Amino acid sequence: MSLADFSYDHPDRDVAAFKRSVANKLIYAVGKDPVAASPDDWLHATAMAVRDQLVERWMATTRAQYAQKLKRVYYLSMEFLIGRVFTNALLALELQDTVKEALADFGIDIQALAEREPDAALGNGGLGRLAACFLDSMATLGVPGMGYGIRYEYGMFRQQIVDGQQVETPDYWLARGNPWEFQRPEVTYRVRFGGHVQRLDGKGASHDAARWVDTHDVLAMAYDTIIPGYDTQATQTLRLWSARATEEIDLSAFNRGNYMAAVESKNQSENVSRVLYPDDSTASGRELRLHQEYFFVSASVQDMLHRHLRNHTGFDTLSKQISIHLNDTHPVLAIPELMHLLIDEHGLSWDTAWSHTQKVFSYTNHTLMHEALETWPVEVLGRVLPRHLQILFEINARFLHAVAHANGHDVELVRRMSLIDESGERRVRMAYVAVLASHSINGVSALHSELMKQSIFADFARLFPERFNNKTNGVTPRRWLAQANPPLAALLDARIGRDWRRDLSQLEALRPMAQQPAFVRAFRHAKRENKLRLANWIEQNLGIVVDTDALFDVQVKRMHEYKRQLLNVLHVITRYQRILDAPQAHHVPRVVVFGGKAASAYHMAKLVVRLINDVAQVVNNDDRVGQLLKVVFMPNYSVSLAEIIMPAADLSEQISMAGTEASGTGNMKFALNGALTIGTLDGANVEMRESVGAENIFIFGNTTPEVAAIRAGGYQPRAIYESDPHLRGALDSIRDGVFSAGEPTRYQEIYDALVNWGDQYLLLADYASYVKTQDKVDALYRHPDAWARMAILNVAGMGGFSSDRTIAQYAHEIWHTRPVRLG
Ligand code: NBG
Repeated sequence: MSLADFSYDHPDRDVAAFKRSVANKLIYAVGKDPVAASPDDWLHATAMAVRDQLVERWMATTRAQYAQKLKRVYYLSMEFLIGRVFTNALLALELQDTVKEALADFGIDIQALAEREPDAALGNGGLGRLAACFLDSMATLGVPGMGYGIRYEYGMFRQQIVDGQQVETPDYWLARGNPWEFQRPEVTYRVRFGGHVQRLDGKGASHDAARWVDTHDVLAMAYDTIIPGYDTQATQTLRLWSARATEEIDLSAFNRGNYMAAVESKNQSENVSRVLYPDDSTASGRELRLHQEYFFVSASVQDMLHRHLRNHTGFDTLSKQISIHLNDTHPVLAIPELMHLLIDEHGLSWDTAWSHTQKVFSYTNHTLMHEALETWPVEVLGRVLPRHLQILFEINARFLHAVAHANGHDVELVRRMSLIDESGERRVRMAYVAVLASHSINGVSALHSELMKQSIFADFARLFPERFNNKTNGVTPRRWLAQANPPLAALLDARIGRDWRRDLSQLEALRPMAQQPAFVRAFRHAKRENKLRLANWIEQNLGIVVDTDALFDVQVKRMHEYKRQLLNVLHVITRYQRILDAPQAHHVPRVVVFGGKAASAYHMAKLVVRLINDVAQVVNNDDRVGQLLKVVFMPNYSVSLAEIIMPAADLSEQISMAGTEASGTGNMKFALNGALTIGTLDGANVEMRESVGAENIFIFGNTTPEVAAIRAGGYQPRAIYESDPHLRGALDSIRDGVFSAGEPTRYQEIYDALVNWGDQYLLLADYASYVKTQDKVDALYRHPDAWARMAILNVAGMGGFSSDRTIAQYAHEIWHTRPVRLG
């Protein structure tokens, strides 16, 4: 039998054939009689029928990659925040109509079925969602390679709001099985922990080699998911590792006749891939987390080398064949792991191994926030990964030697640049390891990439200026416009054709249409439909009735002090007090929507969640306010909720303190869906302002240099508080229990943090400017056509913020690879 015996079907749009395929899957794969099948059985069967059509493309892609000898990109990420797969797969295959009709014939509503699918929430927030957008773009552009991560059994926790407070419940997303993944028991690697290191002293092939012995091992088993490209045969692979106990573990305990202990230790080792750490933009620093990081990079690097050796003898051309990208520092242990494998397992010398290593790695930094920069105690690393610590020490020694030599033995410089922070408990600075071992280091917006060079990596940027570059983030227009916003997508298709899905710069063509009344009307109509959808969701799920003519003002993102949800709350309270003070005045009605999870151990963020819910309680039930102001906290913010929220927003809140939000990607999704932005000059807001025009965005607040100046000059938040009666009114009401009548002191801490304890993120310094800018927003909203024209110009200006553009830049400028060609 030859390959030619297999023919590839193209997406089968024949409804009858698709129905047969679903019926087959239901009976023979799910094992259910159609008369007894539950909705989940149908979802499973339909998903498998759709997946069949992806498999053919997947195999064709993989074969073409091998045949064309393309350089592969391995994207290592602790997080992939994918969301739902089903609707996205239908979109990629343009199968929506076929499947809808087929299911309708079975008496099944496609939308209700799609909503049963749990989100694949293997990520916290922006970083994980960016990785998911990148996979989508890599597939669509045909970038050869693979995403590698962890198959967490429990994804991002589910957030419930109980009595106004966040309660976390586990997200066992695999409970009903996952029809999209292929388990690969034959792709299993041994990952070692603990033990100790024996020097070989020349007995091995390389005198640099060592033997790592007496380890506790865990197996990593692969699960593959196909990521379809849009309007192409090309696909990507997401390979996630799941921990399995080794057989020895079971055996040794069995020999002692202790069955329960055997099972116990089996559970222990399988804990490695059990749960996603729910921390966003903060480092968790727990030992299990270190195990997770090493677990997935070790399996991934072993897998890459295995694949390489299947096609090449030796490693001479390694850096021409593979590129390994580090999505933040979480996968940095891949660096000593590659060194370890090349030297200890494959007999390369230190210098050869290091030269390969420096050529294959590239690194993206996603935050400058001190608390998010990963460091691991030397003591812990030495215990968990003794060989890797040795390698890190050796890298450091050689590097510092060179630095000292070239800089007149500047001790202070050497101390600053050391991979080991010696200021307290000795810790390894993972970001420095990444910078030293990578040929490319990028930030995620122009501002962030600049600040990165001036702050955390200043010394390295002086030493290796050519390594530093910027790659401004982007979002996939498939999920975030085509899929999330059918009314606007249909309007675009009718006016500018369908190509924007693959070439978002086509949105430019909308610019002149902002002046066409018919287009403005149609645009407003689309927004209205989206607002209705959200209003229905809010009424059905939260019992709050909102007016769809009101301005929908939205802030959804992780709860974090630097993102300043609290500044938004201060404005809401100011509005509330204004309405009470002048009930007859002509107020612009607003629905202020919040959503976002707080890390479970982040006290202040949780307190802000509670405050928002308490403010909502009071405002929404105050008859004097009526529809002039509603406050809505959307529980369990997630990818699938975002798909409902983004298209419905009029106003997008991007109000972090300047210099703290590396890029933001929600800002892009909102503007792409026709929301206007109120924001600081932070992250990618800066570039969005350039693209949409300064006159079409509401910018307020202190800039990054101004923030620095305020801090340097001895910031006095109390003085601002005392001199601004509106601000004082809002803060006093929080302090005095206006929103927590049953417990008046509940928010004393928030008041203190801002007024008495230094207001770390300068909320008070930006308050007046924020409120004034919000008034300008109101003024424009009184002119619906003018508002819509501006919104259209925002959509028109967002062409550059596609993740296709970002990935094309990574591919050309960092990875140096070519796209796969498919016949
Ligand atoms: C986040 C930043 C965001 C940025 C995303 C994606 C981390 C560590 N960083 O501003 O806070 O948009 O990364 O780059 O989660």
